Amino acid sequence: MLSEKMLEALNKQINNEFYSAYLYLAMSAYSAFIGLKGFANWFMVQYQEEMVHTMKIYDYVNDQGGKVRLMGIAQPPTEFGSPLNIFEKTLKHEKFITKCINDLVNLTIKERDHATNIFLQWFITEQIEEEANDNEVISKLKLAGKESNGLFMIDKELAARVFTPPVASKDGGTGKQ
Ligand code: OFO
Repeated sequence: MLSEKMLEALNKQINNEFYSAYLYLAMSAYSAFIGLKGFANWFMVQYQEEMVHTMKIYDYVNDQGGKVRLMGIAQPPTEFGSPLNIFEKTLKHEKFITKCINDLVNLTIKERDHATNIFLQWFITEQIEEEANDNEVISKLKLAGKESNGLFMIDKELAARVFTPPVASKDGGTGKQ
């Protein structure tokens, strides 16, 4: 059973995760447009992962007998600047999401909602990984500097990223484990 406050906060986070997916889809489109196919692939995988995050919370709210309330998704930007800028913007957004998750966990403590607290542990770990991935690419891009060979190599590396669907479960693999 979710409190009104908890339900509202989780519905807001569903919207944040939808926006993350939308943002990364926009970054994928932008990367393809400027000729960075590996970047486009990386962000397409990121988009798919964000949809998994969205559905994890969606399923959780349903399972707890709460009412999912879908809200409008804000329009993401269409221009993201240099390859380094794209990843700096990604890291900035992920830091925002980390703060949202931390705020949600703080609310579970206030509301004494142990179930939601346990549910959110997965997201805490996930955010550590997301920020680490972004920092890694940012470091490589800084090392490569203006060297086109370096950028070519990074693009090739990002092209290898593959989306791994969540383990199939009764939800048909929408993200709930
Ligand atoms: Fe990128 O972790 Fe969800 O939003």
